[in-house]
Amino acid sequence: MLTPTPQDKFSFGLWTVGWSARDQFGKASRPDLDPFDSIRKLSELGAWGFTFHDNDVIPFDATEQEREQLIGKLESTISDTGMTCEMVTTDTFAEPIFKDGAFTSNDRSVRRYGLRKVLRNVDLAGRLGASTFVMWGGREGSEYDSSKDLFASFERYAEGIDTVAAYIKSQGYDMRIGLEPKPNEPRGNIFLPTVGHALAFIEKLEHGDIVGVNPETGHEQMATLNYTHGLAQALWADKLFHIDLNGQHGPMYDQDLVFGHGDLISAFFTVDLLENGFPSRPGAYVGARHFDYKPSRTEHLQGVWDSAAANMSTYLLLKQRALAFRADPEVQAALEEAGVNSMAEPTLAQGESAADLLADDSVSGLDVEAVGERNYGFVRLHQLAVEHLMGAR
Ligand code: XYL
Repeated sequence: MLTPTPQDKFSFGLWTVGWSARDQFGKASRPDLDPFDSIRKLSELGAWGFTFHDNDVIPFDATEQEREQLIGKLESTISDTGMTCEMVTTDTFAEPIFKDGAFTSNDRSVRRYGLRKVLRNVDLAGRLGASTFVMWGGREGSEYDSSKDLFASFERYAEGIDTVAAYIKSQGYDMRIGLEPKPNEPRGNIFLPTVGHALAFIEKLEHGDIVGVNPETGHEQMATLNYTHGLAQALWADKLFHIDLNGQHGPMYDQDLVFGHGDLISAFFTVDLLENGFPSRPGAYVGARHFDYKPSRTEHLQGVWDSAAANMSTYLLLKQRALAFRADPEVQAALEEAGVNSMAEPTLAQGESAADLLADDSVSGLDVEAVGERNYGFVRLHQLAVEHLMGAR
């Protein structure tokens, strides 16, 4: 069970293992990897799929001919390895032209150029059969509130996303957009900083039916938010179109650690949700288990592949523990005692109105003191989870 197989649907961004560890303060500490070799290597390690930004494979300044050649090489690597290209995303952040964003740059010529880059990449994604198109607006935002007409910025952001969504529909691609929230880095404040902001934004779109979210563990945790809650709300809204798993230690720079190497207990409950579903709605998440991490700068090539494998084995270990946790009769009893199972029962009876509730003597006459003394047993329940996580059960 702990050896990854394609059935586990593990997938990696080519920019993850491919990061040569150049950072704000230092040079690259590893050589650049050939993206085609990375696809082969990930497949050997047991991954099912891969994802990429256009410029992870096709240099920004490639000619049309070079672009076509590289796409051909990508297609043959896909057919040689059997790997699935499940998601494609666009680099609208690395080049100086995008320093003030792409869809929300104050320069209209940049907005038009950025939109063209994204639309061409949608066609590439369609050609490769990707079902998800992720959009992380890393440079959409500001450092200075004076620098933006914020109302118009949201208008332009929505215009851009709607244009892409309408284009996907017009081309007949079986593809959905996943907006990826992040609070900051590289911009001081990025637009759509959290899952909640992105979900609310989608409601205002004209073509929002094919737009959802791609929540990343570390991004929510950088904002001191609970990643599992974010996934849950997106699932509840039918908007969880993709996920980015990694590790993070709370509010600091974006660490992109191996999944589970940050907040391990939170990772346990993330996997519990993805594999077991909600108590009232059991069933596993059907999408890719996608990792968006970075092999730490201290690691050389061995460490790149060790860390890629670590994401998958940590996930599988957590899956094993999460399944055992739910199957444990003591846990089931503790869940019952905690009232977890009673949450699925509507608060009002069928047909009951607010007026009926107001007139209900059993509510007004409730023994509030006695009910206030209820011991929910949440701590004992959580300790059972910790014991399962630690392999003590
Ligand atoms: C960086 C982001 C990106 C997106 C894709 O923090 O995670 O790598 O996932 O553009």
